[in-house]
Amino acid sequence: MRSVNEITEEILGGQGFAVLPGLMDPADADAARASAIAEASAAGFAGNSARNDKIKHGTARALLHQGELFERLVQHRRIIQIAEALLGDDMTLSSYSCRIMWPGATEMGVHVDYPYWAMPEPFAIRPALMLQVIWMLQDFTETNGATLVAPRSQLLARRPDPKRFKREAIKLTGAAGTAIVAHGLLWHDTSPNLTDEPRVSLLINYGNKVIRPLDSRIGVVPPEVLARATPKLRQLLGLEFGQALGRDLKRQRLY
Ligand SMILES: O=C(O)CCC(=O)C(=O)O
Repeated sequence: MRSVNEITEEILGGQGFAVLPGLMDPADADAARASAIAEASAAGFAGNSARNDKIKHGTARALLHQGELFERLVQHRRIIQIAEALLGDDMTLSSYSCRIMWPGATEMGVHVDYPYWAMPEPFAIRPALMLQVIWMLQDFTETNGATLVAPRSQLLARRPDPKRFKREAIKLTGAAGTAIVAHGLLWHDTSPNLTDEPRVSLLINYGNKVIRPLDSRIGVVPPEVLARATPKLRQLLGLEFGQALGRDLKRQRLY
């Protein structure tokens, strides 16, 4: 097994991503997938844009309102170790959702992740501001919409060039329970889902604590979730921000 340091160096100065198989129990992957499909089916495409109607992508959000499974998955020990090595041990959760690519879904479009798409260039590779985790909730295959990435594109530290992406992108296939961990600057996309089954990913973005979360309601969770939240979940929800700033000030002997 690769060390956390090797993985973070791969993300920062190497390929820009790492594929980590076998990290999630297949039963958890199944249950998370079923929950996302049920939620998105109940909502239809409501809440999604017309564009999503056209490209047949759906999103399940508010996962921390959907039971303990999602509380557990967002705190996966190995992923947290990688996220903290990259973003600091006070990093927070920026967004948490499932992407459902219904049969016939097309590419979503090559992009870098938040906050980079919301910022002016030039971008800095170090320190990384965001780690994206793409969990495969069922096998990602050649034909069902697996994620495409352009290796080493984070090193360019700029917005994607679609033509170059087309030339350089590779498809990341793998078994259910595999995690892709990637620099937020890595150029990536989805591929078309040519099968008759939905392809579901669990998407987690962990960010440097000073970056405002993409999901402005990320810290709004049901009272029972708050009551049973571990210290790690409280940190992820941004509830320990004041203490983290206090530690920063102390380190710099500012008080
Ligand atoms: O689900 C995937 O394969 C990637 C989705 C993605 O990149 C996104 O939603 O930003």
